[in-house]
Amino acid sequence: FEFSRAVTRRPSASIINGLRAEDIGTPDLDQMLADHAHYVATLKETGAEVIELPPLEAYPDAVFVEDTALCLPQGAVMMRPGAPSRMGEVAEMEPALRAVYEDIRQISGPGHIEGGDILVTGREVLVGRSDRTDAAGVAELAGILADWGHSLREVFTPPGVLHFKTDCSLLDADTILSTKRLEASGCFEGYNVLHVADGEEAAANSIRFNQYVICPAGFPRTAEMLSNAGYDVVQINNSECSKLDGGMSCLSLRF
Ligand code: CIR
Repeated sequence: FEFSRAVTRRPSASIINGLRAEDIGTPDLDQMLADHAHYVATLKETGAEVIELPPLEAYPDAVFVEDTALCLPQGAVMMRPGAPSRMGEVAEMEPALRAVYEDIRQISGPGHIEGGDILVTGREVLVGRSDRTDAAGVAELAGILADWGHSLREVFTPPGVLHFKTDCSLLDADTILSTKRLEASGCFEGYNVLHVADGEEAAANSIRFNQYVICPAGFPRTAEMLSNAGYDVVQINNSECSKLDGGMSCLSLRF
């Protein structure tokens, strides 16, 4: 959770065509740009360098950069999204990572894996199988991570939940913020787990970034619980990204 860099990408006007499980309204670009600017400013406030990439009209979901790569101290792994409309985002991200990493690996397929399904903790890399991440994608990543000395554990994203990290986030090396439904699967045995408040499941897609826990706004009981636990909480409006099943983790690559 200590990072010196992040990569973000500004939302494009084509965001209105972004993927969503359920249509709950069209995202408003101006509001999303304002929220995105608040997000980037918060990352920068911690002293980190933020590499801000330009909008990509051809890829409506490209603002959700997290899904395109896994960034670790040893190198970066370019993902292979399970959503066909998002495949091209990976090549658009690669030059930015080549500028900072010497070792870049690729998930070459036939499997699929998206960064939103990967949680790196202080002791292992957890990867949730989902509609976007399949067994072959997980196996290919496991091979790459073995080269770098990381152990990967395959777990399962609950049905109806887009990504593993839709329902959890890392608060510190051994502490995880999770929905009750995800923890019930037993995937966090041995960790300290804090639960989001009932009815505030969307607050689980938060991030610990240096001194801050950055949470979506509108989940007061979870924010209070985190503050009481000693975390420095920053709340950012997420009304527009949430229409596209996106949250705080999706909006950056952090390393
Ligand atoms: C998608 O369905 O792919 C986007 N609309 C949302 C991606 C959210 N990404 C993430 O949770 N890492």
